[in-house]
Formats: sequence, structure tokens, C-alpha cells
Amino acid sequence: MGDYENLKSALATAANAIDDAKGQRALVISHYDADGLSAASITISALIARSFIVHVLILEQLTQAALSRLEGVAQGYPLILALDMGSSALPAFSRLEGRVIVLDHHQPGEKSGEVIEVNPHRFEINGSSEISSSGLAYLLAKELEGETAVKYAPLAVVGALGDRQDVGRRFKLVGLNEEIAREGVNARLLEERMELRIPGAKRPLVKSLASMLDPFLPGITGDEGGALSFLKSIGIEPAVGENFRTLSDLKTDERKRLASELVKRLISMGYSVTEAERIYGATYVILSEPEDSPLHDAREYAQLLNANGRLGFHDLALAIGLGARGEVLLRAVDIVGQYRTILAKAFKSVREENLTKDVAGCVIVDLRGKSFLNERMSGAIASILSLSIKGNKLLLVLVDSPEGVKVSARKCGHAKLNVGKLLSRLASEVGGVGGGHENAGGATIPANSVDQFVKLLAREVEEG
Ligand SMILES: [Mn+2]
Repeated sequence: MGDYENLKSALATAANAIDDAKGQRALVISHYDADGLSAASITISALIARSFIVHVLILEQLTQAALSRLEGVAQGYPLILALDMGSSALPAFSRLEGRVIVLDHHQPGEKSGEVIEVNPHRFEINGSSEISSSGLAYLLAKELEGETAVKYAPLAVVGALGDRQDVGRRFKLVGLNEEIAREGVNARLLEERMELRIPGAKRPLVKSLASMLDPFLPGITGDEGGALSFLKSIGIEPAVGENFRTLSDLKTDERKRLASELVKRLISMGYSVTEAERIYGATYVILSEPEDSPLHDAREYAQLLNANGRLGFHDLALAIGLGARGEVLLRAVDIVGQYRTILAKAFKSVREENLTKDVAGCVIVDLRGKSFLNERMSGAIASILSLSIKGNKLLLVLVDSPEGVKVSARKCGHAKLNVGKLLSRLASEVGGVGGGHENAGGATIPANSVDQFVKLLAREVEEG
């Protein structure tokens, strides 16, 4: 059973250290995905409320280069907070001058007493499903501010959904995440609904379908023409006269047909029944965001942060997390469109070119040499592809990176291995860095070590 008492006391220790440094300069380091960006937004808000001067560094991974960059800038900061990363680099952090606080939910590595670390895995709480870094940031804000911190509950939910911690019945949040969502609901900030999970009930249905990223709808996501012909093919008129119809315009039988045809479509693309049924389930609605806003549905909010983070627009993502709207939101929405287009292009390549090969228990999708991609997209591609892989396999997606090759790995089926730990160990054997969770992880390795890395991995997967 989880040791919630000691998790709370670790959070209290972190809150005390923050209060000791009050009013000084703080450096916040975080990850570029939705969870990292939500965690950063919560933490930055809480620090600014305590008169800190806050600087932010958004990273892809704690590579050697990132660590030395960090060493270079760390001197000026009495307080450093590492969010959504750091548990695997505690010894390196302990060498930094300032007080370091790590809020992380990835598989932890070697301990170091110098660093204040809050990681659910250290307290027998499942950090892959029960709480994300945003949730930890929320709990820390609660230690600092008390009940007023409930204003951050929607962002904590956004982060958890971004990390796909909606693993309960019908894609509900579980554990500490469920508690945080409930606090948000009680404060009338959030609403939990069971419904067809197509965001934007008041937007043209064609646009809503084309904007779906979870689940990714091959031939429809990123393609309004595809969405239009899909609707026509299942006998749903996309428009009445000049006016596009919205999801809320549909009659009950049309809605049912849409749901069952989407499930069929996903199954025909190789998705499992469970995955295909993701189309219906728990949605989390942020009541303060207008109904036609992409931030109204917490999953869509997460996708917006994710897309902006992965394409390098951390400033836009953080500005939104901190409350900017208007022009900033319009720009961020535009970036999401670009992101979808790139993903759609990558999946087209995977479908049409011969990029997939099986090596022992591994399925390798080799996207090296695709100049429209960058290494920050590999995780998203791997997550989506993993849904249509059959059998107990380890999926590896390879993408060029300025530091070599980025490998994103996803465990499919019941393969017996801990992906994060495995990547961490094998990447360092070939001179790279890696890590992650039990089911998902990433590594950056030297370009000339790919074959060796794959061979090492395949051997472990076969033995596992
Ligand atoms: Mn995370």
C-alpha cells in the first residue's frame, strides 16, 4: 500500500525549503510535454505568489549536454526545481550549488541525500497511473498556499491526462489523480462527464473530428476533407445548407451511429477493441473556459500544450498555463494544426513506405532521415502506433536528433520488462542516456550505435 503520510511529509520538506529561499531567484526546469508544462505552470504561479524571480528551462531529456548546460547556469539560483524529470540524475543535481527540489514520477535511480526528492515510486505509490508531475506540483502548491491552491486542480488534471493516466474504468483518473479531480469538481472548477469523447461540441463536427488526437483517427485526424467524406459515408450530413453541423446538433441516433462507426473504423485500422472504445468515456471539462475554446476539454487542453511543447513553442504553452488567452491562444491553436499535419504525414509514411521491421520481440519503426520530423515528435508517434501493435512486443520508433538518434519505446501487450529501467541501462552501455516509466520510455544514443542498441534490447526482450 502506498505510504501517503511520507509523501506528504516529503512535500512539506519541499515547501519549507521554498519558504526559506522566499523572494530570491528560482530556476524551474521541466519537461516539454503536457504534464511537464502543466507542472511548470502550477509551480511558477506558486513561486511568483511568493515573490520569487523565476526563470524557466524547458528540456526534452536530461542528456549530458542538458546537464552541463544546467551546471553552467545553476550558480545564480539559490533554489532549483526540477519537474517531471530528475529522479534519475540525483547525484548530478546534488553537485549543483543551490537547494534542489525534484518533483518526478518517472522510475527513480540512485538516491542522494542532498536533493529533496518527491517521487511517488519512493513511497510505493504508482507514479505511472496514480499521479503525474502536475499532480505533485498541485500537492506542493497546497502545502504552500492551503486550500486556495485548488485553483490549480484543472491544470493538474490536464497534466495527468496528457500522460495518459486515465487508466480507470471508462478512462477515468484513479488514485491521487481521482482525488485531485474531485477537489476541482467540489470547487466547481471542473465537471466530469461520461460521453462521446469528441471535443468541441459547439464547433463544426468536421473540424472537431479532424482535430482528434486521442484517439488518433487515421485518414480523419489532420484532414477535414477526410472527416467530411467519413461523415457522408456513414449517412450523417455534415452541413445544413451553408451551416456546418456541430456534435450537439446531431440527433440521438446519428450520435450513436457516429460512435459505432468510429469504433469500427479504429478496429479496422488494427486498434484493439478496448482502445477503439476510448471514443466513449470520462471527459473532464474546465468550467472557466468557454465552451467553444480548445481549453474547455481537459484532454484537448493537454494536446494543445503537448503540441506546442514538442514543436518548441514552450513560451506559448507556458503563457497559456499561466493564464494568457486571446492572441496567444490563437497562435497556440495554429501550432496544434501544424503538429497534426506533421503527425498525419508521419503516419502516411509508415503506412506507405516500408519502415517497419521485426527484430526478435521488437517492432522497429525507422523514421530516420525524415526531415519534416524532429526528435521531440518520436514519443507521440510511438504512443499512437503502439495502439495498433499486436502481441507482446516492444515498439521502438527511431528519429534523428541533434545529439544522435532518439529512440522512443512502448511496451505492447504483456511483454515482461520495465522499459524505463531497461533503456536507462542499455543507453548508457552505448554512450547515451535513457529512462522513463514501466511501459514507456525514451533514449538518445549516438547515431552509430543504433544497431548495437537494438541488438542489446532485442536480446533482453527475448530473455524477458
Ligand atoms: Mn510526466
